[in-house]
Amino acid sequence: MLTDIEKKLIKKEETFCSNTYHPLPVVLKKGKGVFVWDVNNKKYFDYLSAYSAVNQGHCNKQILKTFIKQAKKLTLTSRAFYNNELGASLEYITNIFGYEKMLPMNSGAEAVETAIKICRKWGYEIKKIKNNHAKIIVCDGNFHGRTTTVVSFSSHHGSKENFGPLTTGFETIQYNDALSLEKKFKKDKNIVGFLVEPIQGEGGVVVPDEGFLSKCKDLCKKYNVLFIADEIQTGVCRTGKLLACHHENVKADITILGKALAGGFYPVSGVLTSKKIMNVMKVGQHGSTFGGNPLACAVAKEAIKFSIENKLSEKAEKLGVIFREYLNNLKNDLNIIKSVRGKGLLNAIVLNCPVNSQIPWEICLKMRDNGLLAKPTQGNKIRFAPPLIISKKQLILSLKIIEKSLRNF
Ligand code: IF1
Repeated sequence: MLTDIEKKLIKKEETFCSNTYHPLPVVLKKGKGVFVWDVNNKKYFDYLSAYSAVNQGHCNKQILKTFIKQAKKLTLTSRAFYNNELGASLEYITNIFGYEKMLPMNSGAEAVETAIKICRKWGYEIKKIKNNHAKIIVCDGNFHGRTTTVVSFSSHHGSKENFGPLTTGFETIQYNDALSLEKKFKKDKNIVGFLVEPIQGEGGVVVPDEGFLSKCKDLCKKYNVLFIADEIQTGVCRTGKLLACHHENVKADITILGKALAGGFYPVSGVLTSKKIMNVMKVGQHGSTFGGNPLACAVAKEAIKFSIENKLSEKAEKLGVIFREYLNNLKNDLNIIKSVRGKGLLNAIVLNCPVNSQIPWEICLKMRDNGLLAKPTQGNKIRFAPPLIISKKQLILSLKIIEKSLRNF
């Protein structure tokens, strides 16, 4: 039951904010580590982590320190001038991720747009295809953001309905289907890029068969097409590796990062690639007022430093195994669990109910009552993605909450 204060705050949000979301009825006011608190001081495990943006934990102390220090010194200069943070931070970040250059932006969708622009330009200027004919292959069930171009190739009807005219130049294959990719490559010489999520997040945590990414990467190499990995949700240790592509030893030609790149303090995104590819972008051809600002750079560097120093990949890998094992054991006992899937600490339960059922929502309400926050995705799935700093003890505790909640259904 919602208290009066919660009802009042929800009403305010619904009145004054655009109504593009359907949040779980809980009103948060504080976060620390793996926990968040609502306005009545009830404490919850956060199993969403702001869609994997707070991998380093809420209000992470180390990042906070850097954030405050930098915010007191210099926040924004624009790129009209040099600043003393940009070069140093990007040197650190590109080194860690194994790339030569990064183009800094803010939101994830912007970074995806940026990657598309770089890829197309590469197509015309390096691959030398005919002007205005570039095609990029994407996957069915993708989620890459909300800008006009990005929704143009979404397979989700509601994301694009009545936002037309849409951007052309994209073709879709089934996720996990490298054969179809090769068919497209064979038929069409104007293909310049293949844009893919190594694990589909919004698609309901869809893990492709092992070998899919490396096969696609090989095909891209063979047909001179850029392999573009959207690691906005899967990157920064979430799936048990620094990048999810590392599970298959794949190095994408272009890697897109966002979300956890700045630990939830600040919207920082970026496109990582080689000198050769990045250098198709020249003065005046791309930019952003906030992209690469000193505050963003200092925070991103610290967030990545924290992730590496605290071995968040290894933690996610180890705890992920425990998480899935626990729920898989429950499966024998609980009819409501159809399957459990994921990698590292990006997991989902597929529920034994129709996609239009109310049960997933009710399970999430029950988990909320029991002190854990998560949300349904794609109808009959619930995504579980706690901050990666979660301890084994906390993980077991939260699994008990999930179990107890599922036992009601
Ligand atoms: C919302 C979903 C998750 C992303 C990938 C790009 C972006 C996202 C792989 C765009 C963003 C977010 C957006 C968020 C909900 C969330 C989401 F359910 F919608 F799909 F995480 F699963 N590429 N995903 O996952 O990044 O521009 O938002 O910074 O509220 O829309 P952004």
